[in-house]
Amino acid sequence: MDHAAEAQRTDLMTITRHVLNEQSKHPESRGDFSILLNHIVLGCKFVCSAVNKLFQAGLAKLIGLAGEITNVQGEQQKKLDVLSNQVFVKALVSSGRTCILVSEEDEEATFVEPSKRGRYIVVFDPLDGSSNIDCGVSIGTIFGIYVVKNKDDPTLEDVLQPGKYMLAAGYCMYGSSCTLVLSTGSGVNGFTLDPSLGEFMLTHPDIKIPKKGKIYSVNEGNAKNWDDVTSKYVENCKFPKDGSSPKSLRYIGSSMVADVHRTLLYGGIFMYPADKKTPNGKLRLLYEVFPMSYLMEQAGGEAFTGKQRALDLVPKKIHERSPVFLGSSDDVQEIKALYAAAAAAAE
Ligand code: AHM
Ligand code: MG
Repeated sequence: MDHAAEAQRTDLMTITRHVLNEQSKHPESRGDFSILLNHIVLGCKFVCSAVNKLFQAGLAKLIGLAGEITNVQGEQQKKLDVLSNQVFVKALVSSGRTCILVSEEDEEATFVEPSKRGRYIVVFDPLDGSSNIDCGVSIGTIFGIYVVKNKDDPTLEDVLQPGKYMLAAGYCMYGSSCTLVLSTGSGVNGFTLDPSLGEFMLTHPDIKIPKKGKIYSVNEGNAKNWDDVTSKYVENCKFPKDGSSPKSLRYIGSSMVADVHRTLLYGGIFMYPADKKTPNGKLRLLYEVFPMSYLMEQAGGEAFTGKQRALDLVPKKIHERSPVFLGSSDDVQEIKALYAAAAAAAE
């Protein structure tokens, strides 16, 4: 092993060190963000360990539905959703660095009591794709972070900000490995949990999404309800008119984290469009669409709603949904152009 490789192997770049290095570029930084992130990482480690126990020990059958509990969207929750949510809420509150929390699992936003209040707002989906637990498919946690305007008087308005004002966003994927992908506004980095050290190590520095990809990812079962533009775009993926090869279809489905992770690394497009049944699509703006769109843009990709840049949307409600097309810039540009042409033809 040469000196450079040896130096890299022994220079253990954990997520904590990485974030501290990044924060040290801001002289005004007081270490609050690093503390907050440590608490998010703790939540991710807990969920990872719980998910692994289920995956590995074949104990999934012991995780039945959580009695009468349904989440705010009226869907049945698995026990692990409830547990994960509780772990994240407690970790975030006890960090002393948060003032408002919005979780997919809680109908109302949580306002942290004044004695434990900090200046960060965290929006999160503690366990996205939990319907996949029983079959061992990768699932994940998604989060976004904003700063409150006035720590002494946090209001819901502070949460209803466009995604472009996020300070950081990320996801943690619980699969064959546990991978945390994070952006604090200057690129995207991926960290893999080393179970022997209990630390997330930098394994994917400065992730850039390919400019164009060979994969499209969508629930084609909804095709009969799509608008003409989505139908035309998917038709072009299968029967390209420019002589290029057709794209491959990959859709894990109820695990956005896994579909987005593959899109980020391999390129292509992931979409959850509006359709006649669900005019706003399915995915939640604050803690699904915004964080993933933020990561895509930070990695050199794009995210579009069918009408505008996803990160420009101003949420009106905390659990609002939005259609989204995100991924490689050339691929997103293609569907943007189709929407623009359809709008021009309709005038
Ligand atoms: P959930 O938040 O209820 O788990 O649902 C969100 C998931 C996303 O992870 C995924 O992209 C999408 O739902 C898949 O939906 P569908 O099953 O309609 O294709
Ligand atoms: Mg979800």
